[in-house]
Amino acid sequence: MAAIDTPVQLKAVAAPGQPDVTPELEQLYQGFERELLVPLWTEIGDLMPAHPRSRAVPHLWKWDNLVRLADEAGHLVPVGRGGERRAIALANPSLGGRPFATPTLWAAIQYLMPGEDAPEHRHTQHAFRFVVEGSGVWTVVGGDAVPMNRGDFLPQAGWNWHAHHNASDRPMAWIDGLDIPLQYVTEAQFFEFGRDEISDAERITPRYSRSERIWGHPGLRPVGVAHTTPGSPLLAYKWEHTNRALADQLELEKQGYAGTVEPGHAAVRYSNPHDGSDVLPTIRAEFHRVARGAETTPVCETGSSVYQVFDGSGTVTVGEVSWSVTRGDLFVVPSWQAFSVRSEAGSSDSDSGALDLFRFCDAPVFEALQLNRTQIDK
Ligand code: 1HN
Repeated sequence: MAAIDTPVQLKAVAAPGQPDVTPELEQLYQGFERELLVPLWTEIGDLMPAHPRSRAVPHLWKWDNLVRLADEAGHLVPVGRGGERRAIALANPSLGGRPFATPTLWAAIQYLMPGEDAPEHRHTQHAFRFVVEGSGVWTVVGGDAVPMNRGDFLPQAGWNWHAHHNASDRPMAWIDGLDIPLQYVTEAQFFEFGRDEISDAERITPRYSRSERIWGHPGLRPVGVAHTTPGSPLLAYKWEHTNRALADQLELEKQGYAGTVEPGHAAVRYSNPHDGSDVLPTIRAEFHRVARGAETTPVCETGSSVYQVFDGSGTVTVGEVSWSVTRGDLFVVPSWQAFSVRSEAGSSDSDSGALDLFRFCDAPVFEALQLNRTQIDK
């Protein structure tokens, strides 16, 4: 009779901290295998490492390659019901070929051809869009048409109906970030199809969405407007505000006022205007500007991040690896790997002369679980 494979496979090995390998021990391990049991003493080093050892590795994706392949997909792969989105995800090379940029985060380039619609649906996964180039697409979230332009950040918490439309005569690309890998392990996901067509009333391209007109005025919370759903009620954070905030920080620093993270390094966190919290329950988003010639201090943090170079060029170091980066490039910083950047003049000189980085990470989850830790890497 053929042996039946059990999923548990234990091998008695001679090693420090392990029992002597004897025929009796081997028999004991076979009993464990048969009964689907695993002793702690063979696993503890992996289950309880002294410090985080991420399964993900640092990796860089060049924007030029992503856009070229997305454009090819635009000519070959229609968008419609079933596939839902022409979104092409970053697969971390050490996460088994799954579409996971990190163990918790999904990141993809999405591409819509002129006049195309991506159909309406909703899901429990929390999502956002960030636009590194182009314009002309708007996303309809719960019937509110939100224009998308370079530098805009659009959070969209789970269970909101949403569809996209390219109203321009050019293809448009942007990035999507979602907490798909995290929700995958929770086994608590839901998904529903919406209407097959959005209404003509929603086929408009306003300069500002309704959500921006209610929630998008700095420091002014509307009185009498309830906000009870998760995540930010503000559906777009426009580039003009982000850019001005960062420019002001660096300019004031030059004049001797405090207000930056560290010399030459300004940053802002996108926040919920209702209560100041993160824009999404599971995802934090930030924008960092590193003045030309400035360098950031290497930092280790629990949790993982994905960055996109919005503008400028420089050198990024993650753990043991360094890359030269330019506009649009995306890279991953796994948990507890030292991260730093240096801003350098390069081929794609930015509007501000600085290295501009969009960042998203899973910090809200780690903070909620009190697993957040930061260490300056000396
Ligand atoms: C989704 O709905 C979008 O709405 C983007 O643009 C990426 C990846 C997986 C599942 C749903 C979008 C997605 C997604």
